Amino acid sequence: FRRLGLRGMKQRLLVVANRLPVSANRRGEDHWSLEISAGGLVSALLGVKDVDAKWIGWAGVNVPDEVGQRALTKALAEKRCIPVFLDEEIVHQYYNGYCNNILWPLFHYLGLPQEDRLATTRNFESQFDAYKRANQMFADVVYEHYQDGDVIWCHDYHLMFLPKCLKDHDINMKVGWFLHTPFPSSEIYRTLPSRLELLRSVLCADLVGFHTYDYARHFVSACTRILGLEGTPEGVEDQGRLTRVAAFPIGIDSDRFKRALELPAVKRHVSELTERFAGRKVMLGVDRLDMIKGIPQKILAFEKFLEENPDWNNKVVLLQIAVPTRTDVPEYQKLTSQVHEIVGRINGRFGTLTAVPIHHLDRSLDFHALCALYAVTDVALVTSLRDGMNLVSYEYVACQGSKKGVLILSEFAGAAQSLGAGAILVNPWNITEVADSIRHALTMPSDEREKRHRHNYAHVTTHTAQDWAETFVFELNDTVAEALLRTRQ
Ligand code: ADQ
Repeated sequence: FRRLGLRGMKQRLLVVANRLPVSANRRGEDHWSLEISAGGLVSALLGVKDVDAKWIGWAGVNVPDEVGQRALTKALAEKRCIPVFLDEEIVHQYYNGYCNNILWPLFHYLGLPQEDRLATTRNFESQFDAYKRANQMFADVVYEHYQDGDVIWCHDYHLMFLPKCLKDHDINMKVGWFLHTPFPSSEIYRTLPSRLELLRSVLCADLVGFHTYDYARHFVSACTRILGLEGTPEGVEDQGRLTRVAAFPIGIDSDRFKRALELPAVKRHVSELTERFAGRKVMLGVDRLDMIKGIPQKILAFEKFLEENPDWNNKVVLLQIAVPTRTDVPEYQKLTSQVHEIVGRINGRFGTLTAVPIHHLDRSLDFHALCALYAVTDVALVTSLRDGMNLVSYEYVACQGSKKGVLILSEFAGAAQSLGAGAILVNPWNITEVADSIRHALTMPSDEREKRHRHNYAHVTTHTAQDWAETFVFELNDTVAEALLRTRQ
């Protein structure tokens, strides 16, 4: 945008994501209370210079009546948010079905649950149909608010059909699409029945972004193998038209974490926790309770560590904070009981009358409590089986400025490519290796801890969420400008 000499003017940006960054609660027929979730994406976009951003997405609630819809639209407008209204049936088929039951496990190499596999195959057509209809509903809202020159940034696997809907409407729209999950190897991706349509739609975007170079490479090879298109160093070419494909690793708003550590409320939490766990080393896990996060494997590795290192019994504690998600899905309910059962068994086996080795909480923590936990713990365990990036690892590093704790990180998280030199990398499926890494982390000499931490801290504080968003928007404008020049030559 700056290269186009338009610095000083505000670039209008429409950010389209499945969920708006708000939680909406109805307080009366025409009254809503809204709470903005101050996540990474929100602060990333607030921090982008020269950009005037608006969000388009589903508010996460069913609002069947017009009075409610009008009131919610008005309340959201004050937060620069525009709602897409989805009814229960479409949410069931598009969101719970196609997105969460098919694309999510497939993109994380988990396949589908065995007993559901046939049912999923049978329902596939109707779920994909609902997915396309839902994407069209997002597109309709974009058209209503679009002005010439706007940049449209589509997010994630929920909206892979959106670039096509948008370009079919107006070929001149500047469209970018970014995937927050891994893009799997083409061997996995090609099992998806709707593989052709989704790839063709994503290729309608001008710029396609992934967290890592590997995901970008998998995407390009899927286009080559499935569509027979040529991959170039710049992206994918189809009949003279280039879709740029590149890696844009996300970051966090590290200053927000550093500032939080200075707040009296956070300092209070820190001293309470320090006192509570005095004399013991503390390890931390913070995850959404999802199969991709490898929580049962992590806890089993901790059990193995306790088994093999009896001298550490009662001297180390694991705090596992697991916020429940998709609680109405049977697979997730099963995962919760599985985790509870393993934790109960280990606490029964290694606990005493006054202390247990694992504190497991099934809930979300507020930002201040989370920062305090990140700051006081000696080791963080991030053992995702697959993870697009994993921001918890970044947040932990950002809060460890003084303690310089050790990060144990799965090699299957995108973050392994940026924090790999400072973290202890593990294969989360190998619980012996993870147990050994726990011992290594707990006994690591302070000069090695400092060196590892310095590397990661420098990365986390210089590759921020704001840089990520700014680079993506800049590259999108640049890509469109270059394509325009090419067609004029
Ligand atoms: P997620 O799968 O949600 O994101 P992650 O990147 O770790 O995973 O982000 C989770 C966020 O939720 C963090 O900001 C964390 O602080 C917060 N969180 C998790 N558990 C919590 C708890 N118990 N209490 C409070 N807060 C909690 C998806 C992809 C990732 C990718 C991101 C961003 O799956 O791979 O890194 O998008 O692109």
